[in-house]
Amino acid sequence: MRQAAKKKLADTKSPAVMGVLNVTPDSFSDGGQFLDEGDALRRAAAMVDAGAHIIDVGGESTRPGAQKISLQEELDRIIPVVAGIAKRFDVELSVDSSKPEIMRAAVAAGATMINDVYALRRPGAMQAAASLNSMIVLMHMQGQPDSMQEAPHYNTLPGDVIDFLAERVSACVASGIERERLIVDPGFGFGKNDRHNVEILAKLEQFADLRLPLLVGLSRKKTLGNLTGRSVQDRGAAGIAAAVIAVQKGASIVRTHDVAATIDALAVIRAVATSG
Ligand code: 7PM
Repeated sequence: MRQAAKKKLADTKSPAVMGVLNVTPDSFSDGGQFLDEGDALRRAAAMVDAGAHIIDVGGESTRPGAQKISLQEELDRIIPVVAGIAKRFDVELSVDSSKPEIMRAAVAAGATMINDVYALRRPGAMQAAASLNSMIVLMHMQGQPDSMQEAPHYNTLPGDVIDFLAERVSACVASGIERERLIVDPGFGFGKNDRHNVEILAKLEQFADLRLPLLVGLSRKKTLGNLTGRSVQDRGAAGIAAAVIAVQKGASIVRTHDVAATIDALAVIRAVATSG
């Protein structure tokens, strides 16, 4: 069944929606230690009902400004949720992590995709990914999460980002990872200011040069807030606009917090694309 889901995703002509499932401790229950697995599974169920093709489970260890958590804590947060979703739902399961131990445990628990914001540059990550039979998202990030927004700089956009991704693809292939397992992502907001993000979106069709599926994540990000003056929970419409532009320019996976609205937007795109 996992294999069938993977094939379906690879074969599908229309874009896939990846729903974001942040698995963080519930600060209301016991001061930030207790993780409500049932709540995470309910949020996963709602995204599956809304039509998500992929669920991206993350423990928030590599997010900018996020508190560093131990390997054991990240395992404790992520693995039960991955196992619970794999058992209950026929959905592609992604794990948002840069740590080899998490990648291995998540795939053993049913994850079919590794989403690594470091693009397998952390120690042991490349070897771990090579040894697993999962899809791999290679995302561009300039700098490190805690300082990447201080003074991002590019000579050419999106050329610098495309060159980085091409280098990571080559490194993966040299390590024995099949090209067919790779997905690329410009990494909106990761070492990029608003002007950088907008320029990358405007020229997104250039990523087709990489000849790999393209994933984009703009959902709720600060650039959308700065463009609209909206706070994080009110950026849904801006996120849909960005997702529609991205798909029209060739994106095949949209990572979003707003699964139902994104599914609706893609239905309109599909109708227009297949008309006449
Ligand atoms: C704070 C800042 C919290 C940024 C969360 C974030 C992406 C990702 C994230 C992306 C891929 C968010 C981000 N963004 N993985 N993980 N692509 N592949 O807004 O754009 O969810 S974390």
